[in-house]
Amino acid sequence: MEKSISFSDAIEIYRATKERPLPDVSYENLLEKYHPDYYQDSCVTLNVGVNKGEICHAQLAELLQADARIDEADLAGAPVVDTDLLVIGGGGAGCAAALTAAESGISVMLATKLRLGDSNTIMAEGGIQVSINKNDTPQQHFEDTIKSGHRQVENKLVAEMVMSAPDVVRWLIQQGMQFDLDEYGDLLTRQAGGTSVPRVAYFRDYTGLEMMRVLKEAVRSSSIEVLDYTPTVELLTNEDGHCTGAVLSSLQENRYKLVRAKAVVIATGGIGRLHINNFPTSNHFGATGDGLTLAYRLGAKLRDLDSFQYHPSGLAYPQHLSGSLVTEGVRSAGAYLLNAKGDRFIDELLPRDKVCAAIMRECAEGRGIDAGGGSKGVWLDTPGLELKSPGIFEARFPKLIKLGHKSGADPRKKPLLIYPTLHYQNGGVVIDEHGRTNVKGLYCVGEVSGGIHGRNRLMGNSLLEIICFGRRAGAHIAKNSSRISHGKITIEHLSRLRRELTLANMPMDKKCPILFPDYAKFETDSDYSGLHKNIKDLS
Ligand code: MEZ
Repeated sequence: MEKSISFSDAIEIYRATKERPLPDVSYENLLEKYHPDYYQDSCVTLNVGVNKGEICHAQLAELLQADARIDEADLAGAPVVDTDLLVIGGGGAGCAAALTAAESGISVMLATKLRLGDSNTIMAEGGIQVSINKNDTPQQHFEDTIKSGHRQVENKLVAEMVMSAPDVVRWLIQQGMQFDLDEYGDLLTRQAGGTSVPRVAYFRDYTGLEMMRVLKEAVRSSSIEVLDYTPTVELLTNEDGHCTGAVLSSLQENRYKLVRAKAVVIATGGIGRLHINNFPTSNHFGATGDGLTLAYRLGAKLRDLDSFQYHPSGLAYPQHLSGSLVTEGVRSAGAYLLNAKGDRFIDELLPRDKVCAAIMRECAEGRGIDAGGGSKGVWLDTPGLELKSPGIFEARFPKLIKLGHKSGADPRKKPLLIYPTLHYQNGGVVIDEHGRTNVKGLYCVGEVSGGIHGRNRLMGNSLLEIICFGRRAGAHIAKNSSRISHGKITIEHLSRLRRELTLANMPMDKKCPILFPDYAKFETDSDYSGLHKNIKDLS
């Protein structure tokens, strides 16, 4: 195995050029040999729960098969409040569900671990898929999605998503969201890797942030009661195992609060902060897979627990910014990927899993660039793109220029060293077209759910999916709310969990949901018993 080429030697070899042909490249066993989903020994078989006997990434299995953070004694004296709908998670999916339900007149409470809007929604830069161009159809959008997902998708969900896209974008515009437009006022689109036509509508490289801006404003000016800094530590059930609410932990009041609800929507997002397979991540600080653990304990079926998306262009240098996202929009605009020898090695607009595997192959076979401190990568030829399309960074990628400032280099003048970053959880909780799980009263929407993207997601389908299914869940709950009464609230499911863990000889030392990454530091640890309990157990 060759060693990598040093950063200084590689930058000597690098030349920005407008056009560079793609040499013949081999795709044989590319995924099987290099994609992290295929790493030997990274998965285990689950020993407890409804997915018992199925494979799961070992780091996720540790969460799903962990003990709960609380027991009956913790809840003594905790206040109980009632609402029609409790939404857990303050990103795009949670806000869309909450807004739609509240507009129909039911009472809605939204609890979020950090602040409203702290989510992976704001991390999605490149845009939202919507088939509006003349050369495009929802059918083509459907085909692209299932092909990219290796056909391991739930067709009905994908059909629902692609058909809803124009309406989703219209709704977002009505909320005040801005998009980049052409001279006739039509939405501009860029092409996602793995798709047949340009279909991704965008607002510069701030699309998710802009989406979240308007959703936050809408939520704050609605009747929705928002509880910031209030992670959910457990769900509540009645005697039939239906979900009837949740146990919230107020970080500001240092106490538990029980919420009795007719329906609960989990919209807690992804799992990047677990750093699956030791990868850096593009995810926000709270992406610790809480929703998966909570839903699984109640008996919700999960799927594709061994499949994750590694976004090809995470920043690899400087080290303190490692994993930060450089939007796929840059490759879509024509930027090449170059190895240390200055050669292209893959069609930059193939699906993400293939591009990621190709980058890892360059690095494994000695054509990567060594940035020191154990990090390697390949060039994203941003100066070449600026040469081809002068002014494009200022007009389309202002966030990237900012990231360049933080990293001490202007991307218009110096290529960026990039390497795959853990970006998305492909699988999740099995849902139907209303976001319902197999547990009565429990809905899941957004990244926590599975089946829409199969084993590989397309750029822009996430921002679409969160609004599509968030709204569908909110509408379904509102429609049925008057027929449902508040149920008994218990944590009896935890006795079943503990019995199962004991019978399966599983360790009981880890407490989940973990809520924060294990490197999180809190000045108020000693004041906050729920969190303190977990940190003590980890040390
Ligand atoms: O959907 C995404 O993951 C997205 C928009 C990311 C990006 O590269 O910008």
